[in-house]
Amino acid sequence: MTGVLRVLCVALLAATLLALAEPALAGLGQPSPWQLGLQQPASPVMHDVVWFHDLLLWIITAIVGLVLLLLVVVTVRFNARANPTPSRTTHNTLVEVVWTVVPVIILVMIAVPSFRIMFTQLNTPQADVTVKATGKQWFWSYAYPDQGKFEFDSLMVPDTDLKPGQPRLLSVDNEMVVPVGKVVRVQVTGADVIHAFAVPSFGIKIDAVPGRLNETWFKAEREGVYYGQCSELCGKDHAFMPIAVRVVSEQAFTAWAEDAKKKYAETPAPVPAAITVAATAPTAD
Ligand SMILES: [Cu+2]
Repeated sequence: MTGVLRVLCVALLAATLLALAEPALAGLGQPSPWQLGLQQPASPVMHDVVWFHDLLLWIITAIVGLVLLLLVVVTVRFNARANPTPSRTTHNTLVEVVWTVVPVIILVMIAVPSFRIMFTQLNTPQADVTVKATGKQWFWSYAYPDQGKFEFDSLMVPDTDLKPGQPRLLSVDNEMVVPVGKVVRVQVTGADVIHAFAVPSFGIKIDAVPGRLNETWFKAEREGVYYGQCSELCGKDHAFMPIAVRVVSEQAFTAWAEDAKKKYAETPAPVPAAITVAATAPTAD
C-alpha cells in the first residue's frame, strides 16, 4: 500500500514540476516533447487565447475544489453514523438564490472575453498580404494574388530526406512565406474534400471547404518557422500534409516574392507522386 502511495506521490510531484516548467517546454511554432498546455503564442490573437485558457483553468479549478470540499463535508458530517437523525429541511431561499446567481455571474465572466476574442478572430483588419491556401489530398497549395499571382505546392518532407533541425512530419519542401509584423489574410478553400488550415502559435484554425472561400488572419510577432497540420480528417494521408509558415523580415519577403514569381510562373507545377499513384491505382469498388 505504501509503495502505491509513494508512486502516486512521485507521479503527482512530477506532474506539478512539469506544469511549472511548461512555459520553458512549450515549443515556439512546434510541439515539444512532454509539452503540457498550448504552444507559445506568436500573434496577438493567440496571446488572447492563452490568457483566456488560463482564466478558464483558474475558474474550473475553483469549481472542482468547491464541489470536492462539499462532497467531503457531506460524507464526513452527514453519514448515517455521524448524523443518525437527518434534518427535514427542504427549502432555503438564500442558498437557492446564491446557487442560481453565482453560476450566472461566472458564465457572464466567461462569455464577455470569449465573445471579444471570437470577434477579433473573425474580423480581418486591413490586410498587408493575402495568401490563398488550398487544401488538397494530401498537400497544400499557396497562391499570392498580390505579389504576381504565383502559386506553388507545399509537400511534406519524407523521413528519409529530413535535414538536421527539420522536425519530422512537419517540414515541407516549399514553405508559405510571410513578412513579420504585418497582417496576413489567409483565404482558405479545399480542392477535393474538407481539410482545415491550422497553425497553433498563431491561434488560427479554419475549415478548407470545396466551393467555399473561408478567411482568417494573423500577425506574426517574431521571425521563425511556425508549423501546423491539417485539422479535418481528409483521407489516408491526413497526417502527412503539414503546414509550415516561414516568417521573415519585410525585405526578405519582397526578395522571396520576386524569386518565387519567376520560379513558379515559368514551370507548371509538377503533379505530385502521391496524386499520380492515387489516380492510377485500382479502386476497391
Ligand atoms: Cu486533413
